[in-house]
Amino acid sequence: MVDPGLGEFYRDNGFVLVKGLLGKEEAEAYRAECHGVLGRLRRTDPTWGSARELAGGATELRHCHDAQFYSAAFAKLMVDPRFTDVAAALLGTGNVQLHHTKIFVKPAEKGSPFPMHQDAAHFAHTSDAVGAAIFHFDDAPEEKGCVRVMPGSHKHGLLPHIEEGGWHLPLAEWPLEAATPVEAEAGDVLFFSYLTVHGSGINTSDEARTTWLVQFRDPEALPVDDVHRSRGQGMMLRGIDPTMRLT
Ligand SMILES: O=C(O)CCC(=O)C(=O)O
Repeated sequence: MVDPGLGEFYRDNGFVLVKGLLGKEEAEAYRAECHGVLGRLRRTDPTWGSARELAGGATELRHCHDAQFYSAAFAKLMVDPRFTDVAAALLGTGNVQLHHTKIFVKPAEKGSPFPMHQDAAHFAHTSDAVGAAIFHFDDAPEEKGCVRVMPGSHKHGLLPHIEEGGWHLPLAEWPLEAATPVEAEAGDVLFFSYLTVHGSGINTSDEARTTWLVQFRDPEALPVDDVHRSRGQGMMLRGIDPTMRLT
């Protein structure tokens, strides 16, 4: 049974941090799994063009989309009821469908920031029953570039974004510093709506920040445009897909 207080907080604020969803040893094992996947992957840096402007210079980010295709550990975690039950409660439906996943590692001392944005600007849907869960596999204090959110911003709908440099909100109007830092510990999972304005700072610490993001939706929330496809998109993580659509 998911604490009803989580749903209430999420509905009011557009995000909720679930403490200790994973145990410390599990988080440590997933941390190693992430670094293992990235070690086997040919390196590409997904840092947004606008992040360079924000950081005032070059920073680095390592990532892997759809990690469940490279390590079964992630396939297992994606359907873990500790995660899917919370996702279902926050969506307000029994059904949770996969949109995509991504590992992000912000390297020590120079880990790239993310300018403020709404995920809805990247893949709009017909309803707002779309969310993300960021699994923290090591501690993410502010100096490691933890995620920052604008509480309540999910209530204002989709805001106009700038396409150049990665679909972000205007940097001067939406400074990272104005957002609330959500410091997390290894094992904590941050859930937020795809309408919640969020971003994250530079990792200036001496340790990498290691996370795995699962973007999920109610299967009845349909993509407005065919702008984002990922391997495994549409897989059911909990419940059923009542629409029975093929893509
Ligand atoms: O992991 C982070 O710091 C933020 C990631 C993010 O905002 C995104 O992928 O949309």
